[in-house]
Amino acid sequence: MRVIDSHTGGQPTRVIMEGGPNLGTGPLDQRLRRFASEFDAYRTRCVLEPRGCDSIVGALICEPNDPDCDAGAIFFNNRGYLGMCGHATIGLAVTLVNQRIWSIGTYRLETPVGVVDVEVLSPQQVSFENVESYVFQQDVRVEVPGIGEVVGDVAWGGNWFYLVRNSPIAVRVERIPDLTEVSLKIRAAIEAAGISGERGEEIDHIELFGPATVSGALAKNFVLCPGGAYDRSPCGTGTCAKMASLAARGRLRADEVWIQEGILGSVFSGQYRNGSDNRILPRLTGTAFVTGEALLEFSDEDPFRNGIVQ
Ligand code: PYC
Repeated sequence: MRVIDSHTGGQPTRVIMEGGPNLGTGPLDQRLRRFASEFDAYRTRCVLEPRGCDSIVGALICEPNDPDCDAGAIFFNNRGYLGMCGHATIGLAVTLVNQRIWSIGTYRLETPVGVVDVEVLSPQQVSFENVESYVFQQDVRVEVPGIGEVVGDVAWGGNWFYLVRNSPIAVRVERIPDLTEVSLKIRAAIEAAGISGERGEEIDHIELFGPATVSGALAKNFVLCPGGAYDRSPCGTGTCAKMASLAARGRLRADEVWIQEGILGSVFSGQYRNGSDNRILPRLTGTAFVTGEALLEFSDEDPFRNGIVQ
């Protein structure tokens, strides 16, 4: 398997260039299900240790189903599959530019949850307009054992998020272990309380907020990803969910700039235009760097050829 690695604001992406599964044709959500049911070992061998790590998001490039799109992508991680991934969209675009497949210009990327418009601004800087983002439920209260009551919005930004208003822990880099522990408890509590997305989907990302620490940023976040790792970047889909929450409260107007700082101090800059039914179409800009290229080898004799699956 030939892969190219990059990071977007510190958060890694691994793009499969060759040697991925052949998922055939059809809508990308169907192909994601085929990936999960018939070819999941390609995911585990690509992103799990000893070849990957808990934070890395993999991207499989596919032929698009929609003839107006330039490419399709299915994103995956140590736990399973993602509907969309903002940092990995930026990493994928920078990777394709690095490989001279894309250049400066605009592209349409099909994902399992909709079409994303991507604009390559420079070899490192990319903007994308995400799928429509919205708040499903505001001010959802949940009692978290050992912590007390937390309040947050359930919002969609291409993945489902619980956006915690009253973070029980300061959102600072030295508190990452505590932030992770608390976020895991919050996720368990919302699951136990039966809180879910609009069609009963699991809310697999938890986002906490605190004051910004870098110049120009308006808030700093901590995002717990589905497999227990924290997002090193400000989380693209999480920033879109946050912008939808601010817009729903009248705290962010169309075209106003929102600069979201992540836990490591990297930033995404966002703006939105109005979508349908009180939803927003967020546009984010971020920067990625290619970090390496590798040929992953899988020996039949290697007991961990499919990764360390627990
Ligand atoms: O950037 O959307 C994102 C993301 C989701 C999970 C990790 N990163």
